[in-house]
Amino acid sequence: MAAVLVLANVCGHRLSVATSSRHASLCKRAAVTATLERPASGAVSWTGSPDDAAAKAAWLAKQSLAAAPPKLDDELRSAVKPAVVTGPDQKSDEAGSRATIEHILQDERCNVVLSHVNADFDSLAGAVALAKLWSIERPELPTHVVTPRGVNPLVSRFLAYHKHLLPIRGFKTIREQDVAAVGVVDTQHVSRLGAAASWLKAAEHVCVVDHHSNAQGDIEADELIIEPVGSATTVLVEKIRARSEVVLTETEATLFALGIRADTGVLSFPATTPRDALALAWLMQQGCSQSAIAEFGQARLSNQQRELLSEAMQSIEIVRHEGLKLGWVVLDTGRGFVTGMASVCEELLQLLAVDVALVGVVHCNAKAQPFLSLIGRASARAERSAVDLNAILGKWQGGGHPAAAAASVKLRGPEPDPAAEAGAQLDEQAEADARAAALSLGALAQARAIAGEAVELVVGQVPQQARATQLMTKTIHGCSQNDTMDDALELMNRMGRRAMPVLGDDGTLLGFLKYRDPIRAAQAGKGRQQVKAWMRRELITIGPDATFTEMERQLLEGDTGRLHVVDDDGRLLGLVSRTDMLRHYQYYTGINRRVA
Ligand SMILES: [Mn+2]
Repeated sequence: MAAVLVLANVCGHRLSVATSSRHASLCKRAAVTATLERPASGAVSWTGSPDDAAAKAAWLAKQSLAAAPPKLDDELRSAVKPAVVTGPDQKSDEAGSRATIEHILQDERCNVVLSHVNADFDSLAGAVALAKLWSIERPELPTHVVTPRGVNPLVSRFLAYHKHLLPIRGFKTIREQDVAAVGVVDTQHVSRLGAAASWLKAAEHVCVVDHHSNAQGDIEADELIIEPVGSATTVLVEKIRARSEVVLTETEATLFALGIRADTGVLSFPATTPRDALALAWLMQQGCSQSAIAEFGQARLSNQQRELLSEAMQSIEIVRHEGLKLGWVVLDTGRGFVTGMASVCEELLQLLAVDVALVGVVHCNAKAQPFLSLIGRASARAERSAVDLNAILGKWQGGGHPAAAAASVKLRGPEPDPAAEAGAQLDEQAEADARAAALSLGALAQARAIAGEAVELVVGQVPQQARATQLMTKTIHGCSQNDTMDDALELMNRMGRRAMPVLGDDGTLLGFLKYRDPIRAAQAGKGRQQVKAWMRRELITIGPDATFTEMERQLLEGDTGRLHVVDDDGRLLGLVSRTDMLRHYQYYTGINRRVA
């Protein structure tokens, strides 16, 4: 017999109504609490037909919502929504209730998959994907997804609409002793799991899935899956794809697509692999919603973020070093933790066209303890120039990727307040005072010093940029100004050159010819004329020590594909061509070798 247990417990301003199997264990706990500890606390235990149950659940929910204060725990709030229930078989007699309680206690055991703190789309999508896999591989126990210490604003917005469609549970709804297996996605560091880190020790099995292949993690895992791909979600989507029995919901396919897109910059970041693109294409075939992706995948700055961005734009300091432009700024939010500062940092990188943006944000917790959030973003160019923000912010126990990393640093705080130490929340005025005291004690200066140190470390990572002598082609085929244009054409054809320098007897650069010049001369019947009558004298020359940045500027602004490298006496030392510049960037394997 399918029976339904409906419970409402409004004591202590908490509400729960057992309505679906997803929330069954939550409600079971409420049942145990109500029955064992407070038998007459307003808990209603009742069995009936599913239809009656639905009606009663709706009624109870409505009554309790009206009675309960507006601030409901998210988990409990979502527990109210579904109306129809199929609960486990239960009997309403005394023996039955006892059996139910036993069953409930045993049934609390579960597997948990964790995202990292302040979860991004990749971490959440990967966690949901691993939970999906475990629902097949480990069907004995339910697998819940937990996002310790919150999610980023983009993910938060997505969850506001989709939380009920995903197996997400609040951290506090799971007891440590109930955790059987723990999955960790998108990090290998204990410090990135917040309070959920303690579950690792309690668990019988720990599985880590990550894509940061050079990370040195400290999570002790029985199963470590690390693949050098652009997103953690890719690794898990491949595993799901290999299991033909798995059918993705539209929400799952959409979330997974958002995960891959987020970490690969929509397949544009240097670390993106064909596997990421194939996984994304497969998710599109599985019916991910492109319109939902358009809606939820795009960062939108909040008013607060925009304010801080404009403040950052005004007070940012620019450091130039070896062709790279670094911008850094320390902001005082004047309030608590501001989420989404990473988006502000990314905007700065784009808007100011800097290669590295370092944003420090000073904020205080409820006990007026000041913290510095240090967020770094680097351009692809900076990453190629050996800038590794992951390594730099590791100095402050932070991390991430070479081009995107963050750290949180505890600053010198106010004198410990006994009330705050005892866990009491300071009132608004006391908090403001303590905060002001902390900042006057130099927390802000300390924050600036730390950010400045990070800038120095970035500067230290950037190697001296290439000089003209390192890049130039030294094998020069030139012609004399006394040669005929026909001779010059013959030489250019033989050497396969589209341009040719004109040299004096001592190697002095006098001018150059483009291929079209001897062609025109021949067409005009003037092939016997001397080169000196035709050669171009507007030369673009650089010294042997010209920096890569300078050469790039000439290439971009000078409307020329070749730079003549000359010594102080005007003698030609070599040529830097477009190919030499491209080779330096190492974009293409095909032009790695020099072709003399
Ligand atoms: Mn990731």
